[in-house]
Amino acid sequence: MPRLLATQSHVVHGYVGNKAATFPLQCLGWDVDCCNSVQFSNHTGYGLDKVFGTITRETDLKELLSGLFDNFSQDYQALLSGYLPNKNSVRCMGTYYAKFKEANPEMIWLMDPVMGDEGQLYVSEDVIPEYRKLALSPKQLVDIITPNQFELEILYGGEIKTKEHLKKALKRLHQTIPVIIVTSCDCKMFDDKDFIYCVASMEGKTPIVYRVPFIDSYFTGVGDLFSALLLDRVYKILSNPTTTLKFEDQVNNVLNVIQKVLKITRSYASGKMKAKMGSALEMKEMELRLIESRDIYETINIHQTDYI
Ligand code: PXL
Repeated sequence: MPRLLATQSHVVHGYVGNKAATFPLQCLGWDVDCCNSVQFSNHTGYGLDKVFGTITRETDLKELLSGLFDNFSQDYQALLSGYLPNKNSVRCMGTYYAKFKEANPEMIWLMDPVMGDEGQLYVSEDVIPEYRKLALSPKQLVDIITPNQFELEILYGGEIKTKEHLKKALKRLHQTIPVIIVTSCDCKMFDDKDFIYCVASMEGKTPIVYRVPFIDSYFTGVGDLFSALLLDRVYKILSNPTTTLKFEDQVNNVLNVIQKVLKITRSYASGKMKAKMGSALEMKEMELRLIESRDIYETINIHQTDYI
């Protein structure tokens, strides 16, 4: 059974961060070890006055990660990192994950560089240089990265307004990272606002564009579910040189599973279909229905794809 170490949020109620990643990965046969970057009552979309709990202090995070490194440096096949609240936590995760990779270069690290969306940062600005250092490290630490367009612009250090800009940014990041999935690209670039555009790029291959039907509602934890499922699918390719699995199908498959989870989630929501951020009642209704989705984490279906 493959084993993975995941460092991201824990929420007591609901499904974001490690709570969104763990059960689907377990259903897919992973042994999941969770290191929690925060422990909150619920996600922040409920409204900041409705979030209780603590950020894991740097000394505590360091204690946990160094202890895990001492005891289990050869025991993980994969590393996952997601939401980390500040510069110190990003740096601490980065330091220990780099040590894990050095001790066992076969380990696959998926880094979701959670910083913000649509021009707005939702972590403190000082995390930016930390993520840039990890993403652009000449030691090639990260194997898979899952930025949205805004996060890609930050890592690349320039605006992305055209497909040409996008290709340049991908090329720059491929100098250090083999697999890049841009989870949502500006629809103006692809000319249709009824879809979300996801671009998947594997070093040395033509990037693939996926058109994913847009579901107009506010869900949280979708990115965390996406990175978990993607890590499982890409691990199956990268860890097996003789595999017949295709990268484009594996990403497609993950996008399909996510769509199904969102539809299942919405089918359980009573009342309003379109939840708004900051409304605790509506947020509660839209928590991902991960248990109800337990049978679909492995399904295969194909979205329309294109090349850029
Ligand atoms: O990636 C979603 C997420 C993770 N962690 C915390 C959050 C959210 C989304 O709101 O609040 C603490």
